[in-house]
Amino acid sequence: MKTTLKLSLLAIALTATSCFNKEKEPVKAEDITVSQEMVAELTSPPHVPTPIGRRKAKKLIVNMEILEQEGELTSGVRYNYWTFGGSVPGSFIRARVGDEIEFTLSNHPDNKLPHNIDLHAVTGPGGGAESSFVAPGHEKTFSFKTLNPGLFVYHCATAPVGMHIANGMYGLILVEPEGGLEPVDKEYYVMQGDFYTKGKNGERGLQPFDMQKAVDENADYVVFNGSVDGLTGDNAITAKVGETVRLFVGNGGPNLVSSFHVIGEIFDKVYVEGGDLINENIQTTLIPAGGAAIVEFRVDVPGSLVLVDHSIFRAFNKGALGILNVEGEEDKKIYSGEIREGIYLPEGPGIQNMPTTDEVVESEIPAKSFEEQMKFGKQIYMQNCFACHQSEGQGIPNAFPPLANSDYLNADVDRAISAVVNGLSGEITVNGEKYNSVMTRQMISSEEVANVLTYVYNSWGNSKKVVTKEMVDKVKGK
Ligand code: HEC
Ligand SMILES: [Cu+2]
Repeated sequence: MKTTLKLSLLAIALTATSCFNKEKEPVKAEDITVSQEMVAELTSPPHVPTPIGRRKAKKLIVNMEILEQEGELTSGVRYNYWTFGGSVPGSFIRARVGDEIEFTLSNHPDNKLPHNIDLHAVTGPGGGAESSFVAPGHEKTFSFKTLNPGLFVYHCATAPVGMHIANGMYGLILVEPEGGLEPVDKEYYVMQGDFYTKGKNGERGLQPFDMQKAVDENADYVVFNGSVDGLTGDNAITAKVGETVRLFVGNGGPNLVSSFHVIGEIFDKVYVEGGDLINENIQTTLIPAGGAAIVEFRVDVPGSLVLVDHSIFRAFNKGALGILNVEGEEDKKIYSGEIREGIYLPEGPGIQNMPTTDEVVESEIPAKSFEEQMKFGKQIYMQNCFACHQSEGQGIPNAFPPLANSDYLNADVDRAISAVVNGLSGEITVNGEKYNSVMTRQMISSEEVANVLTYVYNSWGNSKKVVTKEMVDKVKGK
């Protein structure tokens, strides 16, 4: 009702101005002239540049540097990212309608590949891709006028395009309308992306891109802001009770569409697909790959709001989960319950927290036979040791020593028990290879240590010892 009334008043006002004041008709974007120039402020996620407010259209200089650099996809998992400006998603660009953007794309000399940029805000061939194709150690400049307001994706469009995007080459450019967006208290930059690694989710080490999984759209990670921790822990975003929050949400893909939802909030407004259409009172908004949306809401109660892709296994098992911490006074009228932090503990192997207490719960069902010890032991192995020592105990060269046919293991049972119950660090030699790393103490019961070591000793060519709970307790007692 209210909106309809406002709209009709607006319509009357508009008709009135256009009848009585012909000169004040809005200028078409292509006819807006620019006089001054300024260098664009670029920001890395989750930050966005200063709002444009009432500033006039200008020649806006954007200097974007492409960097290929190693980073952490999740704890222990390294990935070779390709980035616009050193972050995934790339630097946020903020412009207004009528700006003339002079865009310089430089490809760092240490990079291995040529790249380019396709900005969905460009009216022109390839969105700029054709004019910006640039080899390592070179730079290219092109310019374009921003004709349409909205929130737009940009991405690399160099073949194989999917691979460049999958490696992190995407970001957002906001083109504000004349007069700017309405001011809000907090603005943040969030962008989803799917990742494809040779190893499974959680498998450690430097993981290469897996082309086949990407073609099959079988993502190992679906994340916000480039990594599983991209928007949690120290990277969580914040607001205070009573503040209005605006999220610029993009989806780089390359493959998956996002069912973007904030657990514990309702979007007061959604700029559908990042355009002019405003929808109100929305629970979940669909963000296509290569698309974006602006969502706005007022935070009314304190607590941790959880940003997710509501294709929910992606959130809890593949990383598509972020936190907005809201501080302030409780309002029992709006929400009466006890608000606990960390209620949505991530479950996936890639995002699971290590147990933090020192207490080890003793398992209740002791193994009754060698066969049972082997069976239970294998389960523990797959849960606790597999990620580092690998399925056949083969380990990972230069990182995790083998347990298969391990001379270190077979030489001394007490030493092996101690490695599991106390942890192990410093230089050791296993089958002639040196390792100098850290294995943290394993939070499992004596019974479980006995079972897992019995399994290890009786697999993969090891010396077939049987380890008992008593042996483990003896080592613990020392
Ligand atoms: C987070 C990775 C990680 C996990 C999980 C892990 N280990 Fe290790 N493990 C290591 C590293 C690293 C070393 C070498 C430490 C060093 O360099 O001093 C090691 C060394 C060992 C050794 C001695 C060296 C050898 O190859 O014989 C044994 C035995 C062992 N681990 C058993 C286990 C068992 C059993 C489990 C599961 C209950 C386990 N580890 C879980 C990383 C891990
Ligand atoms: Cu590229």
